[in-house]
Amino acid sequence: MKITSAVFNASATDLSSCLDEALPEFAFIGRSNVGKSTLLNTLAGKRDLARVSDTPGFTKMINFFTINHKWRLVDLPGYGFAKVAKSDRAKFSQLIEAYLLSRKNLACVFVLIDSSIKPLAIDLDFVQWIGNAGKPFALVFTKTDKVKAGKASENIELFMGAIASWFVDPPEIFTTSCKTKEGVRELLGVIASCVA
Ligand SMILES: Nc1nc2c(ncn2[C@@H]2O[C@H](COP(=O)(O)OP(=O)(O)O)[C@@H](O)[C@H]2O)c(=O)[nH]1
Ligand SMILES: [Mg+2]
Repeated sequence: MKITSAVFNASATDLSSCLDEALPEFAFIGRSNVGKSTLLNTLAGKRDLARVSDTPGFTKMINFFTINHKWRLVDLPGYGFAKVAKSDRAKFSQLIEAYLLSRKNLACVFVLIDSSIKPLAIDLDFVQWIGNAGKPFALVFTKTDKVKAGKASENIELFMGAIASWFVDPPEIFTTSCKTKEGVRELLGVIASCVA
């Protein structure tokens, strides 16, 4: 799919300030620093579309981008701040939960996971949550350029092993690198087939 136009529309701090639900949306979620904004920019082919490296405040917002006038990329706030107590009902914000549970135009959630590290409880918990919520999602293992190929595969295998018992069919997985552009064509292919 060729990207001919990519436009930042709006930032929302609550559900009521989100855009209308007229276009299909593809949302990016994951821990802060996993590479959401960078991947969004890489897919859109525009380096400065979403702000890379979080700045406080900005991270608490949902950012909407319309691509080719037909569909949207949505940059969600990062989850998993160390300060949030484990006993909290959910380890991610009410805003993320509200968005994911209520948007009728949510075509797919891309859950980003850092392929260069071993599985983290916060990511496993989120995958279990979104699976239980019955939302369409795929796993995107990022930053494959950071470690040797064997190491990334090992981390991905560990992750898939840890979630295996929660799913009848394991979720679809992708591997990406914004340095080598690995996975870009595949992700755009998923989007293309959803919006076709
Ligand atoms: N080596 C490498 N670094 C990446 C990749 N994607 C993102 N980064 C870096 O990771 C940091 C966080 O990226 P960002 O997109 O702001 O993460 P976000 O907080 O999830 O939106 C930045 O320094 C990026 O340059 C990647 O594929 N490979
Ligand atoms: Mg970001």
